[in-house]
Amino acid sequence: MSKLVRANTAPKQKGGKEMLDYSKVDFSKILKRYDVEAQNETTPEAIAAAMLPKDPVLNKVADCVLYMKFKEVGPATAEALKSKDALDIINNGLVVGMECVAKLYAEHIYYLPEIMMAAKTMEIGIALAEKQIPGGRSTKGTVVMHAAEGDPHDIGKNIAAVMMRSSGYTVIDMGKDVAVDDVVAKVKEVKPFMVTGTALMTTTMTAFPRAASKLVAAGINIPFMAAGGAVNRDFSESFDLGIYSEKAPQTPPIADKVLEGYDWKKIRAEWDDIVGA
Ligand code: B12
Repeated sequence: MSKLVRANTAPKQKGGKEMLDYSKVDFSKILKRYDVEAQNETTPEAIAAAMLPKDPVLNKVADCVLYMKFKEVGPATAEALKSKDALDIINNGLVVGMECVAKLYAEHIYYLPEIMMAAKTMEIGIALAEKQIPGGRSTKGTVVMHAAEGDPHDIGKNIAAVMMRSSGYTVIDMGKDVAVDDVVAKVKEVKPFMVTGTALMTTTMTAFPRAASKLVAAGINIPFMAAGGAVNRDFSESFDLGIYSEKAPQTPPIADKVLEGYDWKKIRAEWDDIVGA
């Protein structure tokens, strides 16, 4: 640390006493913001260089999501569709851009507004690309997705829905804060092979066992995937039908197994292998 200087040049106070001369003090060595220093170690540019696709066409699409260029993502996706497969653009362009955003969020470089704007930007691109997916959304099977009764958090659910659509599933997205009885009624109506719920609040996660027990009472035996930050595997497997998914990208591989004939008990038993845990 620099020493304070009591030099002849130091200004004198009234009464002849010397004042401390701060002019030669290097304050950066005294006052240190460790949090800011940590933030400065990583930049969006560094994460982009490490994570964004090298292919220039996909890179441009992912870049739009990373930097929330919602006016440019449409034209960039349309341009990419001239030379690339729609699923390639979604999975290796738009979603990769969102993965960079998630990384920046985890590093405390991006915050909630950026997450929401980037998600909207990604959705614009996906909506455009999805129109080009052969066979539309009904190629594999139908899943009902929702955020729990009382829960307004739907970003993770939206990402999982995108993963499911881009893997060829039809998604009935019931939105957020969906009443338990509405979920049960929708399942009876559309007869999906699986239902998913998202809860980010400990006060809302109890909606899942309530919904699942109503399904069981109605003789419906499909897996009920309980996901979102509020739940863990123990909770999700604590009631009949319940299975867990920690991350949105784990949804399609689990769904593929359900279509192969795995019931909720077999999914639980082989969960680690299925998601590559
Ligand atoms: C964004 C946000 C909001 C937004 C939600 C916007 C939206 N459309 O979703 C708004 C501003 C509305 C909001 C409101 C509130 N929020 Co809030 N919010 C958050 C925040 C900051 C980020 C959540 C998020 O979207 N993360 C990004 C996504 C990508 O992550 P994710 O959802 O976890 O998803 C990942 C996994 O969980 C999983 N996943 C999630 N869903 C699904 C679904 C499937 C099928 C699968 C497979 C996987 C999956 O996959 C994703 C990764 O791949 C969290 C803090 C946090 N650290 O989580 C608080 C947080 C969830 N909120 C919280 C609270 C308390 C509230 C409020 C009650 C605050 C208040 N007092 O008013 C209100 C709700 C009021 C109400 N009842 O209406 C608390 C919940 C605490 C608790 N344990 O109960 C949190 C944890 C903040 C905190 N630390 O206190 N919030």
